[in-house]
Amino acid sequence: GPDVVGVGEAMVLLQPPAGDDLADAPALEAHVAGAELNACAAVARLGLRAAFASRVGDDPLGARVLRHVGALGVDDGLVRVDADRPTGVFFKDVRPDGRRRVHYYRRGSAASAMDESDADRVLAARARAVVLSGITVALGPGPAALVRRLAEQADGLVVLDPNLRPALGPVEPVAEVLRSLLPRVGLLALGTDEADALFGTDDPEAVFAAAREAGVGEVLLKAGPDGVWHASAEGPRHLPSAAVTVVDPVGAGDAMLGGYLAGRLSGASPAGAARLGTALAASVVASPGDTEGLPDAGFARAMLTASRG
Ligand code: KDG
Repeated sequence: GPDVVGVGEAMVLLQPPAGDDLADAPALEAHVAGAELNACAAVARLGLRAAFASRVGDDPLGARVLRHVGALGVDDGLVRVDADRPTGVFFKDVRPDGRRRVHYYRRGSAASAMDESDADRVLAARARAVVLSGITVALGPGPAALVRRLAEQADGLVVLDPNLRPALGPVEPVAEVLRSLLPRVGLLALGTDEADALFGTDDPEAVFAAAREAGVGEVLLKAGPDGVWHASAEGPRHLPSAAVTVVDPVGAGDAMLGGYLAGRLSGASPAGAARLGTALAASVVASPGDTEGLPDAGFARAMLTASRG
């Protein structure tokens, strides 16, 4: 079986070239994006076996997603094609102040019709780790039930990234579901804003203590440009960001998670795995798109070896 299975929705992303406005750009660039797929892409680039589980529509955009999954070196054998529903799409707009806004066209999409039954083929794959996220919980009751079943029944490491997305609706109900899953979570990778929503604090000591009390095995606390906190014998330890150029910060957290997870599955310590995640995140933010900046396979594998040293 694969080392890692990521479960979630991947969509076609359309965005204007840098400097153009979504309201009047004459042409849009097409990418494929999805948080859980991005994490799988990082894992695969590091030389581990990753598979993506989802649903797409029986349409050209679904074909585009499937091709992209394959091109990332991620196994698409757990993606089901739904003849009745379309592939989700979203648009990204860069505002004049540099802030990014997403506009989702994913309601009623093939992936948002996932349900508990999708867990069968994921569980049968017997991966060493399954990557789940709050985005899937926010897609609706069916996807939320899928996440719950996988968290409860997966044999391997349960990895959870809350990925709270206000554009998908109120975050508190999603946070409540995620809190109820924490006793089953072996690795919780969360942003400081998400720590606030889940635990009411973003202080690293307090976050690590609250997560441990809730039954979480291991925590990775992502602070964006302020780096990351990982576990050590003396408590949470900080590692600064390695980003030099920031072209597009989206995807950094997913690369961080993918790198950290691949490191841990390959025998790296939390510190070594966090160094690997930090390096991948820095390369992803230097390019547009969510995964275009990942280092090539040879370099990535050398980074993985170094993370164990
Ligand atoms: O982490 C990046 C993702 O947020 C982006 O690729 C889109 O998965 C996505 C989502 O649902 O927002």
